Amino acid sequence: MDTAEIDRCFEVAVGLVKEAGQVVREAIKKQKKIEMKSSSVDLVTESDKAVEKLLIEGLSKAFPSHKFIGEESTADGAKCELTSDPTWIIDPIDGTMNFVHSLPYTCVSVGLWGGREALAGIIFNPVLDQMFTAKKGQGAYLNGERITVSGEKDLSKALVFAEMGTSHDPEKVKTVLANLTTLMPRVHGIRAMGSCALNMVMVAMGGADIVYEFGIHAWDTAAALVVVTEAGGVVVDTAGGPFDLMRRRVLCASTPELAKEIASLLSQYQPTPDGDLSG
Ligand code: LIP
Repeated sequence: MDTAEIDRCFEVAVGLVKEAGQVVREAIKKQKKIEMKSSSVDLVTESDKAVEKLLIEGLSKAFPSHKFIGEESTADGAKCELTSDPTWIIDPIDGTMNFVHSLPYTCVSVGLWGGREALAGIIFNPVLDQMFTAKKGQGAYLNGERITVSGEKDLSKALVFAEMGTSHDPEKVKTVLANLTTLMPRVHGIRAMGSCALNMVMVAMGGADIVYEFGIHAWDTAAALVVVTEAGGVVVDTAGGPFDLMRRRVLCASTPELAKEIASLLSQYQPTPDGDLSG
């Protein structure tokens, strides 16, 4: 896709994400209809489904040949397959557990990929009215103002966002707790806020220095990846190798030095991957 095409896609998507944000902003104040997915803490609400429908219908009307990977469509049996075709990767509500509890740390996340690389990302927290955007090669923005990572290199000064995730697999629980034990005495602070996409853009805006998580999905990272890298940050696999969108592991840091150090300290866990980077 050329720059003009990406720009047009971005403009259409921003308009739809704002509409989606209005749905979330209204719904977060109300009683939610909740269903369980992979576990009792992996949830979906009618708003997740409504927002995903709004985004996919709007984008497919504007771009009929484009493909989609959506969190809720995938849960309904759709394939999670990324080809080199233009593909929208959507998490209608990232931080569903927070949304269910009316905690305003939740967002709509829309990423545009093409040629198997991330081209644009939009992350919108409609409750706090924070829209993070980025297009490849054009910088990262929060509500239209340029953002950059903190540039922190010293682990002992780093604010780290970890997550518990939604799997209660004993090996996963053991790994999560082992990593907290390892990191607590070494870092400035540890937070677990409940939205991978928002955690990552916190690194992009300099509000956090490190994010790591095992068990996330492609839709949790697809948009935030562009925002972080355009803000000068690093996104790699939790063991320090190249990031793989389908591998369900992410380590994001304000500097390569921090990424390298954290990767060497983390106990590793490999969830079942989302799929292959095929096509
Ligand atoms: C959530 C992630 C969060 C993670 C949860 C869940 P959802 O996404 O963003 O970081 O810890 O396991 O995957 O389900 O709210 O879109």
